[in-house]
Amino acid sequence: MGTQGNADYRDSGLVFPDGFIFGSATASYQVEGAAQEDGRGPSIWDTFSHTPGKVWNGDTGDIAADHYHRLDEDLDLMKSLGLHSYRFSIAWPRIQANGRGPANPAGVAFYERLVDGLLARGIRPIATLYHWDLPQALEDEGGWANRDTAYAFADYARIMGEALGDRVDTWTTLNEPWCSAYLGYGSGAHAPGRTDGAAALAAVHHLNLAHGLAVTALREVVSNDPDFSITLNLHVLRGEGESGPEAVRQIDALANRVFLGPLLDGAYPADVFNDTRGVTDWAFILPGDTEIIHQPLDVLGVNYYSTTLVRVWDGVSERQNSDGHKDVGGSPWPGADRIEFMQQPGPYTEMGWNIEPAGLEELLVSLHESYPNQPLMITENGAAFVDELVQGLDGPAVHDEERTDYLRRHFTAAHRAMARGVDLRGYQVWSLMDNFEWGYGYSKRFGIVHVDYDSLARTPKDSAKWYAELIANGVLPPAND
Ligand code: IFM
Repeated sequence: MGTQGNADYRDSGLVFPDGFIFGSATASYQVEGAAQEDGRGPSIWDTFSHTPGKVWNGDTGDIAADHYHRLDEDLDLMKSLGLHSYRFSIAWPRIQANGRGPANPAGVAFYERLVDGLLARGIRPIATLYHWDLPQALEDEGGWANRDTAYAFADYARIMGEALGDRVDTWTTLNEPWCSAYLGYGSGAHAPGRTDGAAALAAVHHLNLAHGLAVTALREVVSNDPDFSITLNLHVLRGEGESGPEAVRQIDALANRVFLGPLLDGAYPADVFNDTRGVTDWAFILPGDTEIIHQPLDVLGVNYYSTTLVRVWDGVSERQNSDGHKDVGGSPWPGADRIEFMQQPGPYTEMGWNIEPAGLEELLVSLHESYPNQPLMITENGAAFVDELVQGLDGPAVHDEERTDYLRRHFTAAHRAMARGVDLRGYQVWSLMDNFEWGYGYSKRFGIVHVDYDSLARTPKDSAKWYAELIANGVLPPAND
């Protein structure tokens, strides 16, 4: 595809438009801690992380970055970086300990304090209702494989809309339903750790349905004309060899179009039914469901980290399985047993994910081409690298050149996409601070702010300083090269 500027995406001096929303993101279970305080019930991630062998080193989110107790300090930190927005998620089990029933006032109060603290500092609240911490009680009734969970989610969305519907700028229903469904119910790498392809596909549909029901419920109760949104981790696919196009088609259906179709076109792609007919008959889609799911979106959230290379397995050579997700035995790809995920050329981040800023430009442009009237927001982009906290003359510091370079190259990609006509509203860097990286526990650091997990002290890394400069000037700064 044609691009202009440096081939390596290391541009500088690019000017972002006025109104472009520079922010940063976290998620409740990854940063809050306070797992048993103020009436919070257990989530599937509490159960999973406390199950031996599920998470690296036995790490849990019990304390995490202690954001719950350090809220004011963290709000001041956001202000000091000049963030325009903070994308956070609400822990459903803080609001409804068992996923049903009346709101827990202490849980609601925490998010009121968070939202009010953001507004007082001139920072837009971007609230995600679900970033994977399903109340365990709902999982005990079947979780996302159970249709009732979608209706419980809509009730919870209504509660939050009633509480914060005069103040939140953007409501995002779900973060990365691909992960909730396929890693949670297919591969078992994520909570609840199930390995059942049919349940994973049922979860896909019930998550889509939950989105539609929640947007409908929110619209009925909010009063400040917010944006409605969902965040997807769409896969940027490349095919290898002759079988590449067929492999891309299958994975595109399973990873991307199974969400984009009902959300934006009002229909599931027919090929996904055909490809997965050996797994499920999709009888869980009831008449009227796709109409419920198909809600106008003010902004589509896009999370991007790297690309995916696929081909159809020849059945002879050793099967490749480098899809970038923790391999725990089960498959996150129901019905796609013959697809191989190939190792890609580096460089790589500490997650082993290839660094490919062109993929972000490609993703944004292709979404724009398919949905020309759909505004987009990058709701996550960032990188894990090994960081070293050093003592400098001015105090502690982290010289994370690789992360700064990664961000610079991806902001370049975003800018190039905008120059090609993409309506990109903003960019939320993942993550504001180091946090619990799911199955990898605290072994991977994505933050632009370092967290010392003993003292819980925060130290802005060099990438945070670089980002603050970008935000202050609206111009992509050069890196130290
Ligand atoms: O940390 C996660 C986040 O919770 C969801 N998107 C990907 C990030 C990095 O793996």
